[in-house]
Amino acid sequence: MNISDLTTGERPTWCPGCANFVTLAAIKKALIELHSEGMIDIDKTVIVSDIGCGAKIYDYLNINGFYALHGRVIPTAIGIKVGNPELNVIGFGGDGGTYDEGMSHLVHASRTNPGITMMVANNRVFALTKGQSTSSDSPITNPLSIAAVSGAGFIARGSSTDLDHLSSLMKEAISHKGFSLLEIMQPCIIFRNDGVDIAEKMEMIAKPKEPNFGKNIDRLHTKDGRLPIGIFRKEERPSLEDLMRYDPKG
Ligand SMILES: Cc1ncc(C[n+]2csc(CCOP(=O)(O)OP(=O)(O)O)c2C)c(N)n1
Repeated sequence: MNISDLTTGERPTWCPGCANFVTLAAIKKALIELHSEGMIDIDKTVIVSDIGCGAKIYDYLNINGFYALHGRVIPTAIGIKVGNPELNVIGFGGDGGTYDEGMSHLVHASRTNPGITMMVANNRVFALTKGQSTSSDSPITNPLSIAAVSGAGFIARGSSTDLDHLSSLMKEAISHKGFSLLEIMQPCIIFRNDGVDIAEKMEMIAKPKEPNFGKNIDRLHTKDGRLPIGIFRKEERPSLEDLMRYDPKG
């Protein structure tokens, strides 16, 4: 399998230079590598996205998928996973859909641990509807902390300014058994063009040798305005679909 197998004939409607092109390239790289390493079967992989600029990624990815309502990626993905636990279910949403309209779903997915991955393109604006702020008036200062206190087993943050690192985080998130959250920091070049600021604040956190990365969760909070990038927590526990004891035969 190669990049052309994952590419559709759709012409991207993203602005020239949009960070979502990086996310698209990163997920293609991650899926190709996971498939060739035998970690996933691409025919059993499903993308779920909603409405928004980032969500349009599904138009440009030649795999199975489903368009959900805005802010409803997580419950749709959970339904697909519980209906058929053999599928790899990967959600894509913006910070508007995931942290504003769909925040309760993020809290409960963190708590109940369905075996899905949620990738959040965080540009801090509702981009598709012309740049209304999702965070500057009364910000949720750190959505990953909310996922952490709600019990999410896998929490990571990457950046559209580092494609290879982002792609490696995607592979780890998709391979994780249980709920995994990957935030992708990115500028919106039209409504919040702060890519240079993101790149300057970015600080790669070290990947510890021990399998349990839980201690890193403290790194989510930095006092000096730095933006920690990497895996903050990686802990396995029984997934929602395991606990439901789904038996496909019956
Ligand atoms: C239920 C619902 N609420 C609101 C909208 C209008 N709407 C469509 S896209 C969008 C903004 C999306 O912002 P975000 O999720 O951050 O994604 P981005 O466009 O920034 O990638 C909004 C508010 C909608 N389509 N459906």
